[in-house]
Amino acid sequence: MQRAVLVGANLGDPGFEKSMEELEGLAQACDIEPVDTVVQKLETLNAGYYIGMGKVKEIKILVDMYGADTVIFNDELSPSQIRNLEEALGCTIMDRTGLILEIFARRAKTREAKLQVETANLQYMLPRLVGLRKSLEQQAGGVGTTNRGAGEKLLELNRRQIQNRISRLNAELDEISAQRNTQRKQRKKTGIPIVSLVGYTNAGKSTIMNALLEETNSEQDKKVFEKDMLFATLETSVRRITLPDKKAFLLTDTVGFIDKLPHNLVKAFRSTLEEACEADLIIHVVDCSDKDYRRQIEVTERTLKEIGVWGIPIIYALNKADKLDIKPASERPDSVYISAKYRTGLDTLLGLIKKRLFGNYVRCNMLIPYKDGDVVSYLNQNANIIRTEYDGDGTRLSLELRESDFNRFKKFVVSRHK
Ligand SMILES: Nc1nc2c(ncn2[C@@H]2O[C@H](COP(=O)(O)OP(=O)(O)OP(=O)(O)O)[C@@H](O)[C@H]2O)c(=O)[nH]1
Ligand SMILES: [Mg+2]
Repeated sequence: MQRAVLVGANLGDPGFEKSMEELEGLAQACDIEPVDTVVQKLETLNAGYYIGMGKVKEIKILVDMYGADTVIFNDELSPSQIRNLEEALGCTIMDRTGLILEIFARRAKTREAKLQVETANLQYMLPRLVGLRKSLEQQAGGVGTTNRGAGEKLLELNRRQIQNRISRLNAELDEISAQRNTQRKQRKKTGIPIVSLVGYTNAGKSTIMNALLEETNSEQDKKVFEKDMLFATLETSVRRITLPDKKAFLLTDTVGFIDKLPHNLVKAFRSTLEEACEADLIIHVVDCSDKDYRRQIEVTERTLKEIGVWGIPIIYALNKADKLDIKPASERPDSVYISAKYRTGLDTLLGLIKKRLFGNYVRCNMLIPYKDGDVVSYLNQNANIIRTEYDGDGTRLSLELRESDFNRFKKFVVSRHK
């Protein structure tokens, strides 16, 4: 296992300590063991070494003492800082961005995720190739990480070739994105509303997806992966949730957000993240037991804005409520305390979803001639049938259905409830 010393420069940002804890979580998610943490309070960053030269020497002692092979900085370093630090410390230097890219590289499973990660990686590596070339020469046969492996391959290419590769990857991604768009349009056409789970990484989005599948007895065999780990989910999954009264919606689970999510990744993952832009309703999942949850809400809202989510109604699912002794009254109207793990509050959450999605349901009575039996079976599948009677003229239904279906079958309507 790789062993790493973590380094942060405290410039007085109130979220600093939390982001150092997060860096530890990121290292672990990457199978790197953090052996020690070094923090320096600074007014301004050092252009050459990021931190002060005295601190660099201190870190060198720690690296030797622990036999660490990596030093991880809680920020994005410039190419020349990486080069200088590698020279001074004689080991692998990673920054926060590189670490996040490394996690994504290890987790990516689908073709799309892999292409997205490779694109982001190449864009990140391109300006850093000089330093990389040098450091690889220094430590031939050194500790390989996925990124470093990719780096070695890159060294055989020149700048122009890398840029060409980025263009080719982007073209392939555009193609996949177009397919995704078509799928999305088809989904839209069915008229089934789409609900997207979004939120900070590890907030419990995937656990909520599974809990709602269980609660409503929908697609039980299609549970998604949930784990106490940053970026457990990288892919988008869509599941159909059918409520007892036959109303249905599609629920999507996707990649989580984090503070300082590398810009290249946001760009590369845009099409995955765009699922959220098309939703009829967003469930913003918050880990309310985390003392830092306000900042996480801000980060999530900022990221949503960045990917162009605008004007979609939001419900706040304040998750992990089981870990709270007192639940403060929420400042937000559309919010609900839940515990996805212990399955509490899910009823209320479903109630809020229903109110938002199906507020425009219509109650009416219909008379459907026997020759139009297919309409009856469609409605049995897609509407909430309250009463069915058969008489000489056809099937008489008293039912509740989507406005779009009401308009579609208007000719069968006998009366509409106000
Ligand atoms: N105590 C408690 N733990 C929970 C609750 N919901 C989820 N968890 C735990 O939190 C961890 C993360 O859950 P996930 O559902 O994987 O979180 P996620 O938001 O999908 O995370 P990423 O996919 O990594 O962005 C898991 O260990 C869950 O068991 C809850 O209500 N209470
Ligand atoms: Mg997940």
